[in-house]
Amino acid sequence: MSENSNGFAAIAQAIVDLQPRKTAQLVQDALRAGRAPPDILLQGLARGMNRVGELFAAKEFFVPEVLMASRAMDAGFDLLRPLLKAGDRGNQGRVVLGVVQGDIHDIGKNIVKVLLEAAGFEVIDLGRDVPVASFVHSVREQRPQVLGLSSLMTTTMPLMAVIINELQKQGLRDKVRVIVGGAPVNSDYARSIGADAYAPDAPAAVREIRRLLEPQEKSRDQP
Ligand code: B1M
Repeated sequence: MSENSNGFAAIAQAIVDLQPRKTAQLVQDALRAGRAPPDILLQGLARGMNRVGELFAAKEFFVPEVLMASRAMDAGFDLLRPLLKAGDRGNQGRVVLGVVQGDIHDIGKNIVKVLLEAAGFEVIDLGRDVPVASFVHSVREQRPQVLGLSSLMTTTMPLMAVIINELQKQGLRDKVRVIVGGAPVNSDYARSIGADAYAPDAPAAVREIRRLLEPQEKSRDQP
């Protein structure tokens, strides 16, 4: 399969062309051609959505087009999800994941979720537009090793700091490692709000979460 005919570029273009059926067909073709599901997701589907973001910023696309593009993304994503489930690597740890309150952008969070699951993590997905109290409740009740917060808007980003402060107030901050991500977030911001890690994309989120858990595993083994 050539990159320019039926490959990742064509999948990305089908999203930009707002074509759910064509996107799904091209994802099927890529799977039949032996492409790896994570590559199809990141180099095809996610790349298409990133291009849609650029067109939206340039005012060439508006909300209806972006919604249609999201549907095309989902049509392809639905085919990959079952193939990205965890193998027999066992449970690598528990992660509670969600998009902060006021923010309904969940495409990126969903990609982070499936890659974490594919890497053998148990993910408790709180969804999008999640109230501060729900994150805190979930940390208390589900006892995850990691809490993952996603935000796509400068207006909702401050909620990440509110959640971390609330964990602190309720005596839960030292019970969980916090990783933040999403387009407007960066490592300086993550540091400034007291998060333990930041990841610019989904593969980096998996790497960072593995890194966050390493010292804990070691310290647990120590007498
Ligand atoms: Co809206 N939107 N949107 N939108 N939208 C943005 C975010 C915006 C930047 C567009 C722009 O103006 N240029 C802008 C925010 C501006 C700001 O910061 N204040 C914006 C706006 C303003 C809005 C509305 C207010 C528009 C309106 O109604 N007038 C509205 C807000 C609704 C709300 O949330 N309350 C709105 C609505 C929507 C849609 C519903 C149409 C749709 C969302 C559909 C959905 O998610 N189910 C949508 C979309 C799709 C976008 C853009 C175009 C694309 C986002 C996306 O899916 N990217 C976006 C523009 C942009 O980001 N450039 C935009 C592709 C995705 C694969 O990447 O989400 O970045 P991303 O995720 C990456 C990384 O960020 C990272 O890994 C992911 C995968 O590699 N990552 C993490 C994400 N979370 C992570 C967590 C981690 C680690 C890494 O650890 C826990």
